[in-house]
Amino acid sequence: MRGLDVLSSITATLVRFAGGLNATAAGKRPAEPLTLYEFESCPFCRKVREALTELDLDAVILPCPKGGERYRAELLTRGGKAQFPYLIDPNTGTEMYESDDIVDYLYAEYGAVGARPGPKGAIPLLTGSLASLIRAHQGTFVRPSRSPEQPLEFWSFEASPFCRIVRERLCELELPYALHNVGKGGARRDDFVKQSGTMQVPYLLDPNTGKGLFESAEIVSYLDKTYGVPA
Ligand SMILES: N[C@@H](CCC(=O)N[C@@H](CS)C(=O)NCC(=O)O)C(=O)O
Repeated sequence: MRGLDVLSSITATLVRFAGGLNATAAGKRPAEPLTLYEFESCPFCRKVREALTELDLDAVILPCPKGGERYRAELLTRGGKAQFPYLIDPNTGTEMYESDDIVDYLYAEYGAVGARPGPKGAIPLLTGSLASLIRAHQGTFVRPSRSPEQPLEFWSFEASPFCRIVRERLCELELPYALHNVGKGGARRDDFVKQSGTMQVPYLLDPNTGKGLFESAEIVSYLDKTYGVPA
C-alpha cells in the first residue's frame, strides 16, 4: 500500500535522525567519480551513503543485493571478499572495505575544513538496522532483471523517503547508476534545476531510452517494466 510505504520510509529517515539530508560539509571535489559496491538496506552502507550526501559527492553505485550475481562476483574478484560497502576512488588510487574507514577517508579527502563525520559504533548500527527493519528489508534481496547497456542516472539525497523507495528497487534489480547527490544547501542544486526544470527528487534519467521521470511510484513501475524479468 502506497501510504504505508511512504510512511515507513519517512520513519526510516527519522530513526536515522535525518542523516544524509544536508550537503553542507563539502570541501575539495574529485575529478573522477567514486564507485561504491553496496546494498540499500545494509546499515554500514547507509552510513557511507549519508556521508556522500553530506559531502555533496556523486558516486557510481553498483548494487549487490543478497542472491545477486552481477556485481557481487565482480567485487569478490576485485577485493577478495563479498563484504559491503566497498569504495573505489580512482583519484587517489584508494580502494577499501570498512564503513568507518570509508567515511573517515571521504571526510578527510573531500570534507570542508573542520567538517567531522557523525557518530561511530553502536548507535548508527542500531538505528540503521532499525530503519531497514521498518522498511521490511526492502533493498536486500535480488529480483531477476536484465542489465542496462549504460548505467542509469539518478538524482537523490539519502534522507529523502521517496528517493529511498526508488533506491531500494534499483538495488533489488541490480541496476548500476550514477548517483547525483543534491542534499539541502548543496552547491549543485541550481545546475540540477537548470537541467530538469524543477527542484524535485527523486529524478531518474535513463540514457538507454531517453526517459526522465520524477515520481517515485512511476519510477519503480518504469524500472520493473523496463528491466524486471518475470521469475
Ligand atoms: N565492519 C564492516 C561490516 C560490513 C558488513 O558486515 N556488511 C555486511 C552487510 S550489512 C555484508 O557485507 N554481508 C555480506 C553479504 O551481504 O553477503 C563495515 O563497517 O563496513
